Amino acid sequence: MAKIKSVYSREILDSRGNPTVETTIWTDNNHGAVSSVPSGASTGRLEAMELRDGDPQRFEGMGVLKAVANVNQIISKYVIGQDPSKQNNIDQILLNLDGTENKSRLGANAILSVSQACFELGAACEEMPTFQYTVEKYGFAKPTALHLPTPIFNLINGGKHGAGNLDFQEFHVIPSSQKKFSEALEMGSELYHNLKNILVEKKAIHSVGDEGGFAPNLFSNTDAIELLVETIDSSPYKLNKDVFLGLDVAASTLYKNGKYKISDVKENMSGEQLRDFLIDLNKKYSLLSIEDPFDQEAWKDWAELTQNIGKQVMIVGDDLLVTNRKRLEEAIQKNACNAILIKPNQIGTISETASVIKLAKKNNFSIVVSHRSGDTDEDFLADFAVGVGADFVKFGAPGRGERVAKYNRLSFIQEYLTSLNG
Ligand code: 2PG
Ligand code: MG
Repeated sequence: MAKIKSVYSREILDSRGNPTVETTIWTDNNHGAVSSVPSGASTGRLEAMELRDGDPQRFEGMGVLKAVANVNQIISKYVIGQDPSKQNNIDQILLNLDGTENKSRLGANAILSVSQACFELGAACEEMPTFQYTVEKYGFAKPTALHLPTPIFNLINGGKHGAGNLDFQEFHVIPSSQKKFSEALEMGSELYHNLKNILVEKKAIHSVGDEGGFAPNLFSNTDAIELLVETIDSSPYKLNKDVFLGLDVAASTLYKNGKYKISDVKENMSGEQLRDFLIDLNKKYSLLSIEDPFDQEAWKDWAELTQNIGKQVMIVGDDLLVTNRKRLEEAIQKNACNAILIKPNQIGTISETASVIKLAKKNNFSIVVSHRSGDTDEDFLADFAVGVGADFVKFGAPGRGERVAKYNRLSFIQEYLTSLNG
């Protein structure tokens, strides 16, 4: 049995240039793993807490030296000597040490960096790719090269991620799940470039947003959807056959004093009005998925939309569910949505994340494993998504290092599985 010999954490920068935590762990038989954690901009109210220093003299208060010290001075003492393959034990040690509901004592960034590095170390000790280790560990179905998660490409960035004036946070193109991953990736890249050409032609600004999608100035969210339709029409692919459209409304960020404000509609909208607006959008474009259509506490609106269009459309809970078992249980009981976004850093340990996925699968929820808008070149999530048999992955645009690190790892896994199975 291998034992953890050393744990070392440090402050690195994420894709937005903000500090984040990276942890390296070694065993006594010289296996090592390095893992870093991402950070969101449109965070759910009930997410586990990311510990920031708040020292205005460093990184405008965004430093993570406290979280790093919590790993190096507190967590390491309890984790050294543990067997890295005992993930539940390690995560339980982390939970006990923290002792709070939202991981605010040690910080979810500190905790996840250790939990994730241990998980990768467990795989390294077994000399297995992490995706295969995930299957062995949690008993999810074995992946095949033909059934990898379908990528959701975020081609237009608005809301808190954009530099333009769009209210909705993300405008997605989603290749058909019938396509092999390599074909899907090629489609994503070609559409990304087509869209750029169209934006240049229209003289719309084409700076990119936090997730690598374009961040144009347009009149309305519907205009952004129309641009994606035009992009697909000018490609060899057929809309709603080869490729579909999706949205992350991130509606909690649009919600003020009980109303939603979006540029498509003059007056501020109630939940019912936004619901009707989304139902109409869906009639027109046959969306494949709508994420966070309403505020994170508007359970009734969620349930009504799901009842209305949930048979055809994935209604994805992100800020609503925050990868949290209790929130998922509530959503199941209220029939609030039919798909869950999985972000390990919303909850803070790998064991808790896996248990949320199991419950979601048991209740026939679609599983979407997701990056964060501030991310690193970490590719762990690609393996994890394959290992848990996720239906989709949302890793941003097919551009920028921290996004393509994950897509490229999926390509590798596809090739690896193909070479095993012929
Ligand atoms: C989202 C995410 C990732 P953030 O809302 O789905 O795309 O954004 O990481 O800012 O919460
Ligand atoms: Mg979201």
